[in-house]
Amino acid sequence: MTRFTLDGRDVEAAPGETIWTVAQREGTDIPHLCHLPKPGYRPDGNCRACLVEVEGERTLVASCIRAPREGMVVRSASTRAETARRMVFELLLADMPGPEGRDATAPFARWAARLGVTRSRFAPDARPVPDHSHPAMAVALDACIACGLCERACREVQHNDVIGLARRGAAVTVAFDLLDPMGASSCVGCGECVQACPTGALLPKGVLDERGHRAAPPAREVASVCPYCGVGCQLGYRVRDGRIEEVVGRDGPSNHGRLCVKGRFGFDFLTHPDRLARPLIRIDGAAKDPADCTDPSRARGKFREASWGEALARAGDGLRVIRDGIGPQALAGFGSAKGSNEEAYLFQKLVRTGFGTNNVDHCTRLCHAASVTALLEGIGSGAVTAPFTAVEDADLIFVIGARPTENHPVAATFIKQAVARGATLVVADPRGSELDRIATEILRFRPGEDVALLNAMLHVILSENLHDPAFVAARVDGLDGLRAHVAAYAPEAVEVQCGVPAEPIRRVARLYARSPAALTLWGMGISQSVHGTDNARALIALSLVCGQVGRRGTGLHPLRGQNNVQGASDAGLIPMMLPDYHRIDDAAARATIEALWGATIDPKPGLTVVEIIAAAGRGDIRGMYVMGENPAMSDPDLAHARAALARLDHLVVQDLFLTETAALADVVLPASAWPEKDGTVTNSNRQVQMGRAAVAPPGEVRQDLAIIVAMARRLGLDWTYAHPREVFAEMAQAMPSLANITWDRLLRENSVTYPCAAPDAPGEDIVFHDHFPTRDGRALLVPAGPSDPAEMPDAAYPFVLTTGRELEHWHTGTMTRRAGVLDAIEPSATVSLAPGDLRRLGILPGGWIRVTTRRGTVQCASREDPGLPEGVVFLPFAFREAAANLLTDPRLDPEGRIPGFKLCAARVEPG
Ligand SMILES: Nc1nc2c(c(=O)[nH]1)N[C@H]1C(S)=C(S)[C@@H](COP(=O)(O)OP(=O)(O)OC[C@H]3O[C@@H](n4cnc5c(=O)[nH]c(N)nc54)[C@H](O)[C@@H]3O)O[C@H]1N2
Ligand SMILES: Nc1nc2c(c(=O)[nH]1)N[C@H]1C(S)=C(S)[C@@H](COP(=O)(O)OP(=O)(O)OC[C@H]3O[C@@H](n4cnc5c(=O)[nH]c(N)nc54)[C@H](O)[C@@H]3O)O[C@H]1N2
Ligand SMILES: [Mo]
Repeated sequence: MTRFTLDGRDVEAAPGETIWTVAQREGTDIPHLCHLPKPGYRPDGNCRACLVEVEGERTLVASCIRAPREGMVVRSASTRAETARRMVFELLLADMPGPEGRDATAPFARWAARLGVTRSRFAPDARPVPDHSHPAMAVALDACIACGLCERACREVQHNDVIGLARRGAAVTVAFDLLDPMGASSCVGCGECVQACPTGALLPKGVLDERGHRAAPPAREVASVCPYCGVGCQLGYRVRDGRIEEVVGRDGPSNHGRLCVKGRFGFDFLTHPDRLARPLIRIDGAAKDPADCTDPSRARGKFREASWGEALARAGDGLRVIRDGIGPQALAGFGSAKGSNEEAYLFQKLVRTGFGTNNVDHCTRLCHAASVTALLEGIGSGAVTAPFTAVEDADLIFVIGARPTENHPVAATFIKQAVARGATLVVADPRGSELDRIATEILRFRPGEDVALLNAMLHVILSENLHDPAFVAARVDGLDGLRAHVAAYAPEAVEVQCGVPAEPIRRVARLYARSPAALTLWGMGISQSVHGTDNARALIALSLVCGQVGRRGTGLHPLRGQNNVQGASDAGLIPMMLPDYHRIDDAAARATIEALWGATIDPKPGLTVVEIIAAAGRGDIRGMYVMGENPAMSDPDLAHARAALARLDHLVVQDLFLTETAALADVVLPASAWPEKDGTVTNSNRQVQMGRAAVAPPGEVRQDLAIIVAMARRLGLDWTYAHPREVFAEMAQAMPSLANITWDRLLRENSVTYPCAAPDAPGEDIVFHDHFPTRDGRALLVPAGPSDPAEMPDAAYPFVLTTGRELEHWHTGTMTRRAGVLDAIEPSATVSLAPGDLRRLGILPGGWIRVTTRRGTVQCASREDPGLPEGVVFLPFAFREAAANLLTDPRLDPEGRIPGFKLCAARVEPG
């Protein structure tokens, strides 16, 4: 501790604290512009707004960067300091637009007013022209004071490296890339700069009035969580007149105030004219035509609006008739990973006790099902062993089959910061990505060859004795079997198969094994494969043999996809598992839940997503309830999936829009979106977080929770849940994982990690320090592969088609294609090809391409992607006009029951 005097008082500074921080803590406000006291922002001391006087020093000092010395005497409010600060503001004000055009809400204006600086005696410089080229943000550099905060926001916080300060001296200016208009630059639209700008030179367009001025921010800011991905960024909705006007990042454990383009600018889908406002019932005799899925608005005329009473009666009774007439196994439900934990819990309870079947699943099946299968088998738990923020403590970060800069952009900022700090980054992926720029090692291997690659790494580690024998002896079984299995996988033996030479495989294996702390992050490239479980097994084995789990900076982290896929899975939205992953065929576990529910549960595991669709196609499943999923876009082999959905006797869809799935429904129930409801969600880091309603749903839209309860009552259950907190309380009884986490605690703290040892203890970030949650506490190494390969290219279909996502769009596009900014950035489908392939096809980027597989054909514009290897084409699955899943192969991984979305054989032609 350093003792010094501040304005006549004795104060103490902890190591690392500056004069400014201590003053702030002591309740003394010192003006600041270029300094943003938020995580990730380094003080820079360039704007001079925070000058203070230090006894014995000739010049005033910038308090935001000056560390106090023992015995120092600081005066923050001396006449000299205050005069100097006023002069700083007056000089800066000279170049600003008049009060008319200034952002009166920005820190600059607020400080200037407090200091009484309203006019400047200095002459202004030339006025830069405003730049409105970006769909989401307005740049008015006349208000810029060149404080550099936006540059630090872009380069040091989000690590996007777009903004710089160009030119020198008085001419210094903020530049996007090489002085490009913001909209033409490589800006990814995260809005961090806008959030940081202290003057209003950078503003979200959404807050500007017709004259381009910003009104005073709305008084109401509602603290909640982002509805998009599993990162679970905490955010604040600023609400005016019942509308979300602006979204700001809040300091949550997984985002530290950061957001991405979707979380900041992707909310106007809530008020899009397509939003369903009243229940719809299919008009008698109006045929269900799978062709309606190509443009659901065509199906609108086949529905009539109905009252809630009629719609619920129709929806519930249709299911009841099937249950009572044909039997419970003819029914199935798809719950949602986009809703709350409470909704997911009630949904599975409804299917299990109201329908009487375990045919309940959700998008986790298309997502990390293979990872979870392998994790449960290997270490007894399907959740992450460490949060992705643990990359801060890692020496080596291994990212395989994931594209975090696009799909988990805020998690990516932590990776990028860790690399800037000195961590080694290894990226293994068939397709190049943004992260490659900062990677130490890149293994760009052939699609589908994960098992060969990872087994080769295991081969190197075990044959060179680089594993951690003490860890294995104490905590892991199966080493001998694994050693024997990988003996055949010398890198030299599989290098052709992998498409990566032996040497880098050996190098990466050694790096990983020798690293004092290595953390593995993986995504869909591992799991969405017909041998996804084997892929994950090999990855888990790698971590276990090297002891890279259970310690600081180590761990296994499958990056979870949907905002609540972790929570929905925990809550039991899985056909073979009850809440907390108790197997449905475990009689004791079933008895516990049966006692809690006062109901009996079918002991037979239910069917999974793709199996349910297949059963519907055969006529074995006759009725379905689909809430917050869009299988008519997200399932593989859509021609079959859509035909199967159309064949159902009764389909109830509960969604925000008339989706491709809803186009085949008998009853469509209009539901609340995330910013319209209260509820909890669980992110990739096992953080249970509180979501709060910010706006009212439109029209007659009802809360999802209330709709599920009403459906349950139509099916004969006497449910009375009136508020999510009642559901949470019951859930906590069914789920020991929620011990010490209560609704009230979440209201207070916003986020609590499970497992959590006491009502006042923080949860455990890193788990399995000394044992795994298996029967004997030991982990199991399971040898992987060789398994049946996916549909590989051949003479007729010589390309590999891989599918996935883009930064701006969410899955099947229902929300993001109706969000103005996101739609403006990525308005239409494109298929990406390697430059060489485009050339060979004789097509310029943008030219039309036809992609055909054994399932179907789509056509769309082409895009050049130098990151793609030749022979591989990439199609996102967000666009109905070129629906990727018309092409994909429905074959499943035998254990995870997940389809191989990442790989099938395709023909690619100009078209
Ligand atoms: N912008 C945006 N973000 C999202 C989503 C979204 O729709 N849009 N969806 C969310 C959801 S639910 C999920 S699950 C996550 C998914 O996030 P990611 O896991 O990052 O998903 P993908 O981009 O589908 O695929 C990941 C990577 O797998 C690679 N890959 C392809 N084939 C193979 C292979 O054979 N082996 C290996 N190892 N890699 C391969 C691809 O090149 C790609 O880089 O994103 C979440 N975040
Ligand atoms: N080809 C290909 N296919 C894939 C993948 C791939 O990589 N390639 N990835 C797979 C993966 S990982 C996933 S997770 C799935 C995702 O598949 P889906 O879950 O089917 O996709 P979404 O578009 O997220 O569908 C969510 C639906 O919920 C609605 N919705 C949103 N919020 C709410 C709410 O609060 N209440 C209600 N009632 N409805 C709401 C939306 O409008 C939308 O219709 O797709 C899978 N399909
Ligand atoms: Mo997912």
